[in-house]
Amino acid sequence: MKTRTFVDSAIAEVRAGRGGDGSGSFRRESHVPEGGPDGGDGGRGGNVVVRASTHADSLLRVFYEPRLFAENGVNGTGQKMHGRNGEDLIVDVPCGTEVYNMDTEERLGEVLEHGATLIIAKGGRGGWGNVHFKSSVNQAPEKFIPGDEGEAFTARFELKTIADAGLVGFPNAGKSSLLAAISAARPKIANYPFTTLHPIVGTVVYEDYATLRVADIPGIIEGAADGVGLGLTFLRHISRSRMLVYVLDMADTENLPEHAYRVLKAEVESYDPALAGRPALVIANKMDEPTAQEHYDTFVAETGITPLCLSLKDDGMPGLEAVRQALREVLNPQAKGSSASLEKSMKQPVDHTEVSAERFRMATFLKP
Ligand SMILES: Nc1nc2c(ncn2[C@@H]2O[C@H](COP(=O)(O)OP(=O)(O)OP(=O)(O)O)[C@@H](O)[C@H]2O)c(=O)[nH]1
Ligand SMILES: [Mg+2]
Repeated sequence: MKTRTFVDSAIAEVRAGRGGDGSGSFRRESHVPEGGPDGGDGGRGGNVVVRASTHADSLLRVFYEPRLFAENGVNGTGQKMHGRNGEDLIVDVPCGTEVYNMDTEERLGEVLEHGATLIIAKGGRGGWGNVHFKSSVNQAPEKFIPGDEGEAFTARFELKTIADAGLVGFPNAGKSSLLAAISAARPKIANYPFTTLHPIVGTVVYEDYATLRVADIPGIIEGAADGVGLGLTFLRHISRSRMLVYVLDMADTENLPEHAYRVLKAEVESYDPALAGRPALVIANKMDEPTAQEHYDTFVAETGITPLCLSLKDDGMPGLEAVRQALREVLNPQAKGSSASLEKSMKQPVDHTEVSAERFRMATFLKP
């Protein structure tokens, strides 16, 4: 069997618990003739609840266990005993998961911050026992109400990774190298295309403990919109990002940087025009290579964009600090008092507000 370690969409059968039936019992005790109705109500069926968790980093669990059934409510019994409510089924999913009802194509909602919950299927109500039906004209009702069915449907789960900035680039441009250099994330880095096969998020921490999350996704190539390479589906993971970071390989002699940049922009645009319009930082990577400077000069002349120069090969990694500060300047993360609040902040929701026009202008190295 092929095993998978990362799943960003999954389909599951969802069924909330059925309500317990009401009881039609009569009180039967010695010395109490004609005891009357004493049937209790049934318990409520359990809900199916989706909960965001920083401990889940993919939809693997839903993928392998696609039957999400909550517990049924327990039937009511005599002596006016209310049946126990069914337990909710809690499904932990990564922060940024959206849920759809596939039967109606309705979007049920999303869970973003750690601990956020969303009831996707409501349990059925418990039925009434016969005690409710006793009246002056009917002292011995046999009537009781069965529990309602819980909601049931086929659900689709989709993960849209939550990050402040998303790295976009051709395969082998150095996106994962950049993420590894600015965060504690350890993505695989190698000198061949499509090293990265699924999105990875790293957290950049500044001296004052302000933090930013950056997502590294698989490389994009020409035709990705039509499914070439790994396609564009991974752009979904940066669709929530407030800014894009184009990483260009300045040493590539076959796929020149200005061509690479145009292709990337076009592919992003064809995926989502709004995404292409977000603030973007352009990075000229591999500036340590011999051909890089010449390519850089041509790039500036042809596009009018002045990318930030970077080299991740040298020990000092020249340009890296400027990249860190550029991200900060645009995204303006909140400073945190101490390292203690840092852990807490990792669990806080990512700021989804758009970068203001003012900050956009301030960052002169940016081109829309
Ligand atoms: N000379 C030089 N090589 C670099 C630099 N940055 C990255 N590399 C090398 O380029 C290769 C590709 O780097 P990755 O970080 O895996 O590239 P990627 O963009 O994540 O590639 P995919 O995951 O395949 O899309 C590796 O061999 C890196 O060591 C740099 O600044 N200079
Ligand atoms: Mg990579």
